[in-house]
Amino acid sequence: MSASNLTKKLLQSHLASGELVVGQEIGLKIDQTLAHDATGQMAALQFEALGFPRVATKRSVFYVDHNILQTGFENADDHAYLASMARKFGAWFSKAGNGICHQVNLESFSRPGDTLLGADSHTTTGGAVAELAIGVGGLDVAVAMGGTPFYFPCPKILGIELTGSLRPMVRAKDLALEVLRLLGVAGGRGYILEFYGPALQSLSVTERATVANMSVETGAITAIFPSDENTRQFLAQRGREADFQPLAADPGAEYDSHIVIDLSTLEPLAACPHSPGHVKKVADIPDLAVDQVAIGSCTNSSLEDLLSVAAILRGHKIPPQVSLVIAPGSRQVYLELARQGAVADLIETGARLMEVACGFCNGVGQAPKTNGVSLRTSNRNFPGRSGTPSGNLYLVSPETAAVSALRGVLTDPRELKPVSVRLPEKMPLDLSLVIPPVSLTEAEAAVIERGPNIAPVPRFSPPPRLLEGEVTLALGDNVTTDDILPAGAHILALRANIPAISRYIFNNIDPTYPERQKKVPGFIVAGVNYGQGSSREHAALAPRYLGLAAVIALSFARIYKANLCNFGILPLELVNPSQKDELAQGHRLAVDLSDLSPGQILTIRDLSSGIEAQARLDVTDRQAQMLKAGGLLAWMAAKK
Ligand code: MIC
Ligand code: SF4
Repeated sequence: MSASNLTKKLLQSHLASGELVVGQEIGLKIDQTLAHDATGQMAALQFEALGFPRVATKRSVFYVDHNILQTGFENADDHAYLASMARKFGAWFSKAGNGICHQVNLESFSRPGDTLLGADSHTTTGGAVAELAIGVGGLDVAVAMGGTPFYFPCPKILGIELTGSLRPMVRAKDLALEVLRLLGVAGGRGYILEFYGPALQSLSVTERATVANMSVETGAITAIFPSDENTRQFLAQRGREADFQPLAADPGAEYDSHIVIDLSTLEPLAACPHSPGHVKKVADIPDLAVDQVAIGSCTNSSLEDLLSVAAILRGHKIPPQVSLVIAPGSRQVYLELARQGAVADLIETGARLMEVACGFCNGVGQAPKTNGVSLRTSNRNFPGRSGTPSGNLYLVSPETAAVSALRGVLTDPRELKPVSVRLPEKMPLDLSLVIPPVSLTEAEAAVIERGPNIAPVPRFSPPPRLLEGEVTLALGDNVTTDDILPAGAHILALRANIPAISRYIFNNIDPTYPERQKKVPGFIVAGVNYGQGSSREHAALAPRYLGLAAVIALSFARIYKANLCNFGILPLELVNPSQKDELAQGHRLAVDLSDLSPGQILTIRDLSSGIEAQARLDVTDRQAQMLKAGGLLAWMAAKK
């Protein structure tokens, strides 16, 4: 047998169908799933609609972390619904206050060699411990919870060899940003990023987690690190040594592509407004006065990160014009910060300690002031995501954030004496805010709590043979799911209610869209990488509910394209990109859908201008079947 890379080994060990030939559809057995209070309620509703009797994975967890403001009954009802669904069907339930799903999952449940499917794009974080962890839409998680494999085209593997070692005050976040600088926000599409090389020795699991977390910003499917002595230590520290197994690529393993990054050459970096791919050296952004500094999110909220921040801030006061907010990633991290006295250090410095949750990262609180400059340790700085449309978000390391908070201007942390942190030898897990599955008898007696904001899952019918409709929106490149369905507490509270949430589709781009879209079968025309960013399937499901029938784009982001197919919206890729602007908003289009085979070239007739354009239906066989049936739910129902 030839030398195998680690990704191939993990794919092979979970292969339920297909062969590992790039581009061919494979089915992957899923060991664990996760979903949360932004995606979980729809996943749970779909799990019910699919009629599965019980969770069939080794472990499925619902987390409450995205919206715990509870400004109205809606959130609280969503949380109660998720808790009751977990009880009824055999899932775990992580209560509000326990922490951000990716941080908690890594600490508590991620296992080297397992597969994890999560209804959240940053599920990739699990790759830090050699778990094959993939973010998808909620419906795909619902199907996996029922025990069905996850199907996707066999990926290419990009080997990223790490050499050298990070210099003082240069951190894993800078490596994550360097990967983005090299690949951009679409360069990872179709790939799993596999990290290897001598520098790994010096990268702790939490540092690897930062890199794995942000790998999705390149469009990659996920990232994976080997399981080695650092992994063993991380697990042992939490009393989980039994979950350890060593895993690595064979010596001389090959990759579809390969790059080398010498960590010794890296400098502190920042992703500038308004894209994680807009990366510059901090040293090259002079005199940037800072209004807000927000430290936390699933990218940088570990104990290591926050102890380092506390060490930088200790004994200093932040200037009056700066607002510094800090949200620990998990209750475990918060507790340990408190035990070590770091909470007092942070409060003394003038920081505001936030709830253990996603919070500011997702536009749930801490919107910066008009035109404000906000330095954040999170992973996305898309326009409007913070809740302030004119806000300018820079993504940086915790060290850059802390030093800049003290100075009031964006500052290269190497201007300060390096700090070092001491991690406790043991951090035994306290899972008292995680409710495990109950016995079968208790589950049978359990009642599902369904508040008035929880609406049934919409059902869709197969597409017509001849689709005639209107271009209801024409857009540019790199449109994000935050553009399609904005974040923020108010809209998040409607994730279990498609009729209600559909009123907010494209709210920041064209608030007239929902009303216009309801009147005709709709087409959206867009540029490259349409639907990048979060996994929220509502960004496909709600437009479909409004009558969107097809998206004609130059290319799609992976999760979004899968979500389109899941809800029966045709993803069409223009063969001749220069025709994109000819298919203008308001034009009437017609497409013959009588042959929806994978790879089929469909002819789009523009009835307003008389031109014709060709578009490819670049989908798998399964996706073609779903599209013909009107989506995954309809397809699975028809198969029964
Ligand atoms: C995000 O970071 O954008 C979110 C909020 O975690 C999303 C989930 C969602 O919006 O449903 C994600 O990354 O998938
Ligand atoms: Fe939560 Fe932000 Fe991480 Fe998404 S990226 S899971 S909103 S912390």
